[in-house]
Amino acid sequence: MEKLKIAIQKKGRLSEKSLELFKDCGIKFSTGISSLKTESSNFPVELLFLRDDDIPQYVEKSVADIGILGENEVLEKNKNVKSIRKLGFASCRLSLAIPKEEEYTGITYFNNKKVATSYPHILEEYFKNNNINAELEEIGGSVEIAPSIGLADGICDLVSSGSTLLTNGLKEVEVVLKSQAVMIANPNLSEEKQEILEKLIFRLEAKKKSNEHKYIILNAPNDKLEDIIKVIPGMRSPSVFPLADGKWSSFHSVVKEDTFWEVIDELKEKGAEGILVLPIEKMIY
Ligand code: PRT
Ligand code: ZN
Repeated sequence: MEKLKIAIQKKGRLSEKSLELFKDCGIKFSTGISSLKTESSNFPVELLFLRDDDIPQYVEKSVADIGILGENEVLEKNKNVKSIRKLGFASCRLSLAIPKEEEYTGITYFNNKKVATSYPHILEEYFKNNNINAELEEIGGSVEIAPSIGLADGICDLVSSGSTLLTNGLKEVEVVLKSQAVMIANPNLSEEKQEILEKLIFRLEAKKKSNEHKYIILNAPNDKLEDIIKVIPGMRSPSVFPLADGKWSSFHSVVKEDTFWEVIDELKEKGAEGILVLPIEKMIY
């Protein structure tokens, strides 16, 4: 049987979360990231541990079938790969920053300026779209020190908390791109591999839905039954169990995390008591 080969970052910000995704899906691996690759003992996948910069190329060339990396890297490398889904971690932005004492006059500030970056393709495209004529200085790392050593007037680099910019006397002036971890795939997977991928995505989806929902249990008088069902419709409809006190029932249902507090307020208003809210491990429907 074929195995789906998955490239993940060997060592860095994405490694731990990438491995966690498989753990959440019940996929087990015998060895850790100390090796070059490892096979799962209970699912037809193999993990390859690579530098994130190399993942788009490996996926394009079918050395790996799918990969997990930042959108920033996928766009910069611009290889023939398909983005399948966003994974909701490693969120950051690719931003332009300049020395904090400089007066920023808008994007035209960058005309005839020199900007250091590890993302020359994305930045070139961005400047082109904004009719800016700037010079790019491509460097591999420690981009934030470029202005202070006189290599460039500004930088374009990834930012999450903003503290790196701050400690280097820089201020963020434009967001070029918002990024998070994504799953990419080779566009020509065999049918068998496509099937494995779909199974994997099904499991990821179940985990994601479970994170977005809460299990809710509450007690309410029977005459409030209809009102309460309107507030917590559940996956099909809520389960209702009679309590020993015949005039009351216990309701079990699921609520979405994003509307959670409004729902709770409404339930209390409708007469609900003893509300319990529990995390959901997996959700399949
Ligand atoms: O060795 P390899 O090439 O595999 O790793 P790498 O050094 O290229 O990548 P790594 O592990 O640093 O980052 C991997 C991915 O994580 C990136 O491609 C992004 O998609 C994502 N990510 C999320 C980040 C950040 N947040 C981030 N803050 N990548 C880098 N940073 C750096 C940034 O370059 C800057 O130096 O963190 C600093 C800024 O952070 P703040 O919090 O001070 O703003
Ligand atoms: Zn890298």
